[in-house]
Amino acid sequence: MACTQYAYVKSFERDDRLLPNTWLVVRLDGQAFHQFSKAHQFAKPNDAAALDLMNACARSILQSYQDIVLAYGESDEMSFLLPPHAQIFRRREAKLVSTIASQFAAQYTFLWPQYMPNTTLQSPPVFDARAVVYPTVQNVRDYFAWRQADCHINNLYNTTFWTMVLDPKHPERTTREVEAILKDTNAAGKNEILFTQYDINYAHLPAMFRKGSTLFRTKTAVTETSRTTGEPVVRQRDVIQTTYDDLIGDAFWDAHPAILTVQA
Ligand code: DGT
Ligand code: MG
Ligand code: MG
Ligand code: MG
Ligand code: MG
Repeated sequence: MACTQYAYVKSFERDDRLLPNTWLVVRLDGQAFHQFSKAHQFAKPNDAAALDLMNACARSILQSYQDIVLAYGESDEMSFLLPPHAQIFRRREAKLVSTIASQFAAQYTFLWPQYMPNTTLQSPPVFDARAVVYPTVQNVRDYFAWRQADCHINNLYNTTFWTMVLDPKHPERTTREVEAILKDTNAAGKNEILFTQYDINYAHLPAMFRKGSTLFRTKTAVTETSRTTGEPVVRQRDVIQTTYDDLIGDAFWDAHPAILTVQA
């Protein structure tokens, strides 16, 4: 860089490296998706294609950055987990959050026609991003439990709400009336309404809606053609999986111990 009389301005920049040896979570959230989902006529309460599009964007981020070990998405948000040894962008916060958010938004736009072939994109999607450092594995587990509990609570509410609002037996019913009915119900009450009045067993609804989506790498045996011999060879490759598993209990983490393993 040319050392001019102007170069001193560089010294005004802030050192924003995130604390070393800590877990990093970067969470993106769609800006004004209440409006965006309406403008693009997303299915209520869940638009499977829109959620698949979010997951495709997350996959592209995982493909680009080996340091990211897991992504978890629900609604218009996506969280990315990086381990304590991650040195991506020298852990500079602004570089990390701005790059991931802009790549995600660009992918969302780029992949839109593939996932929403019958809907014209009306406005550019925008995502905010924040980075949070977590010192312990328990904090990380609790972070994902928090997001998945949020997914569950919102989905149970929204499923009951829209089922009642769109009920053909009650065409006169307003959203305000349904809000008033649901105000005094707990989770069991909403399950009960769905089951007894609509024959809907909440537990049988798609797991992507109830649990959110989790993407991570697994070592998988892949048959490839050897470049030297031309023979088929079996190699262990990282393959990105998308699952809709429970993240609150131990089973998922016990089944995939590499995700929370810290490299020395
Ligand atoms: P923000 O994040 O403060 O800029 O504001 P919003 O409007 O993005 O609010 P947020 O992120 O708290 O809530 C997400 C909104 O996106 C919420 O109004 C529901 C909507 N949304 C997300 N996924 C779907 C979907 O699959 N179908 C429908 N119909 N709406 C969805
Ligand atoms: Mg918000
Ligand atoms: Mg939002
Ligand atoms: Mg949101
Ligand atoms: Mg540059």
